[in-house]
Amino acid sequence: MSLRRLAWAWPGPCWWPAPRRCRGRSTLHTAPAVRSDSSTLGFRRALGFGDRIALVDQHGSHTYKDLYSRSLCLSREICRLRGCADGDLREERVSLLCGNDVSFVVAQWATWMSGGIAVPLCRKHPQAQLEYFIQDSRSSVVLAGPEHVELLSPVVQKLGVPLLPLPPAVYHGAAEDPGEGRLPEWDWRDRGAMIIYTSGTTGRPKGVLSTHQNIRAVVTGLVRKWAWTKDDVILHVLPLHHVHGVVNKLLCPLWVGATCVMLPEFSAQLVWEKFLSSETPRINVFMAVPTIYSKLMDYYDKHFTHPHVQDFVRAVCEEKIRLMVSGSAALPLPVLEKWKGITGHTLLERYGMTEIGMALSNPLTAARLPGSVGTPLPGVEVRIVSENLQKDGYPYVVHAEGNEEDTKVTPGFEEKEGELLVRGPSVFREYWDKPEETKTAFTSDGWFKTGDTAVFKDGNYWIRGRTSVDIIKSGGYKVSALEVERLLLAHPSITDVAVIGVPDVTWGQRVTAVVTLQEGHSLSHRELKEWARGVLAPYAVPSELLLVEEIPRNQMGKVNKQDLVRQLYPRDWAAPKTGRQ
Ligand code: MLC
Ligand code: AMP
Repeated sequence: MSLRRLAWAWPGPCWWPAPRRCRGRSTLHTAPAVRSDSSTLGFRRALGFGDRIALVDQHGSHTYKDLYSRSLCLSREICRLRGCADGDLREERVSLLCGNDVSFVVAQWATWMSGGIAVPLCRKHPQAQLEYFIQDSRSSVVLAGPEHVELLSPVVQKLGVPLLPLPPAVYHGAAEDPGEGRLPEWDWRDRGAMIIYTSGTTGRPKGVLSTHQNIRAVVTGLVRKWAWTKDDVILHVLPLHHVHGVVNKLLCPLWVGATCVMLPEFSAQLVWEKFLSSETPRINVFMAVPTIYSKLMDYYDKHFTHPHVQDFVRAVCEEKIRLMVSGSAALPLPVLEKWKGITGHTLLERYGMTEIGMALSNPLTAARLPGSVGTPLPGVEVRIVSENLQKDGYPYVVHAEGNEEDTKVTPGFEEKEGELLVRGPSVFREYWDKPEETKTAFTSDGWFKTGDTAVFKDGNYWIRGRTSVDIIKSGGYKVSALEVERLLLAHPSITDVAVIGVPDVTWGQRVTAVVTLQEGHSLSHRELKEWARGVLAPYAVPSELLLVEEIPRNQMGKVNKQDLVRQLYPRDWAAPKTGRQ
C-alpha cells in the first residue's frame, strides 16, 4: 500500500520543514526561552548539547540540535492534526511505532513537546495486540515509521484513529531553526509521559503510566550511580517498548549529552563488531538482558576459537569498555562467570520493573556480589515483608527496610525471604484507566507490591523469583501464562491448556504449552507456532508443545504448575536456575 493512499489522515498538503515558516529570527540555542525548573526534561537539555552527536543509527549521525528541531517541527504537526491551537494535548495519548532509530526519539520528544503521553508499540506484535494497545490507551493519533504503515493501516482504519506517517525529514532533516517556537510553560512534573504495557496475573495487559517526574527520577538515579558522562557511548540493541531499552539505554545517555549507537535490532555479530571496532564513536557502555549475553557467548564460542583472537577480545573489552550491565531477568551465575572469563568484566546486575523503573543496583566501583542485585538506587526506598498473621491491625511484617544509605533488619527476621515493596519518586502514577488495579497494587500505606520474592543478606538484596508462577520471564520479556492460555484456548483443536515456564539456560524460562486436544484431532508444534504467531508476540509463542491425556487439576480446578514442571521436566527443574539459591 502506498504512502499516498494512507495519507487520509494527512494534516495538510505541505509537510515540514517549511523553511519560511520554520525559520525565525532567533537562533536555535536561544529560541525556546523556557523556564528551567527542577524537573527539566531531557529534550530541553538537548539545547545545551547543540552539535554533539546524540545518536548514530542506520540513517547516519544525528546531533542534539537535529533531534530537537525535528521534534519541534513534528510536534507542531501533531498539534495541527489534532486541531490543538495552544500546543497542549493535555495528556492525549500518542501511539508510536518506530524502528530502532532516530525516528523513535523524534516521535517521543515531539509527543512530549505537545503535552502528550507516548505509547510505544512493538513491530513484532501481531495486529490484534497493536489494536488492543491503541484502543485501550485511547490514543488520539498514531505515529508510524514508513516501514510500519502497512502493518498499522488496517488497525487504525478499523479503530478510526488518524495515522501520521513519519516523513523523511524525521530521519534526515537538517537542524532547522525552530523560530518563535516557545514550549508551553505548564508544570511538567506530574504530567503523564509514557504508557508501557505489561502483563499481569489477571486480565489483559495493563498500561503503566509514568510521569515525567517518575522518568526523571530513574534517569538521574542511574546517571549518578553509574557515573554517566557526555563522553560515554552506549551500544543500543534492545526493543523500544520497555523501560530497559527506553529509559536505561536511551534516555540516560540523552540526559547527559552522551552518544547512543543504535542497531536496528539485536545481532550477535554486529555487537561483537562494534565492541571490537576502532571506529569512532567507540563503544564504552553496554547493557542487555541475560539472554543476549548468552547469545553473544554462543557466537564467541563459534567464531572466536583462536587463542590470539580471544586474547584480543579480552584486551579490547577490558581497555575500552567501562561498564557492562545485566538486568530485566535473573543473571545465571554461569553466564556471569563465563562473561568475565571472555571480557574481563564482572557484569553489573541491577533490578527493575516497568512500574518502578530501576530500584536496586550493584555498585559501579566497589566489589559486585555475584547473584545479588545490590542496594537501593538514589531516592528508592524498599521493604521486604510478609503477611502479618497476628491480625493486630498492621497488614504486614517488615523483615528489612532500606534506602541508598542503609538497610535495617528487624531482629528475628535476618535473611528471611518476603515480598519486595518499593516506594519513591520513580514509582508510576497509575495503571491507565484501571483505578481498582492501581489501588490493589499498593499497600494501604502506599508501597508498591512488586510480586517479587527477595531477601536481604550479606549487605545486599537478592531476588528469589516471582511470587506467582503465572508470570514467566523469557528472554527478558514478561509473559502472562494466563494470557497465553486464554488465547490458545481459541484454537479449534485445543480443549484444555496449562502454560508453564520451564527453566532454560538461554531464555531464563521457556514458554511451554501443556495441551489436551479434541478427540480425533492432531496438532504439531510447527502448526501451533504458525497459528499462535497470529495472536501472540514471538517471545510468547510456546517454544514447546506437550500433548497430554489430561491436565491434573485440584478440586478448585487449579493446576499446580510447579508440580507440573517438576514432573514433566525433572532435569530442567533440578538444574540450578540462577545459581543464586
Ligand atoms: C524469540 N524466540 C524465542 C523467544 N523469543 N524462543 C523462545 N523463547 C523466547 N523468549 C524465537 C522466535 O520465535 C524465533 O524463532 C527466533 O527466536 C528469533 O526471533 P527474534 O524475535 O528475532 O529473536 P531474537 O531477536 O534473537 O530475540 C532475542 C532477544 C529478545 C534476547 C534479543 O528476546 C530481546 O530483545 N529481549 C529483550 C527484552 C527486553 O528488553 N526486556 C526488558 C523488559 S523491561 P523462529 O523459529 O521463528 O526462528 C524490564 C524491567 C527491567 O524487564 O528490569 O529492565
Ligand atoms: P517487567 O514487568 O517486564 O518490567 O519486568 C520486571 C520483572 O523482571 C521484575 O518484577 C523481576 O521479576 C524481573 N527482574 C528484573 N531485573 C531482575 C534481576 N536482576 N533479577 C531477577 N529478576 C529481575
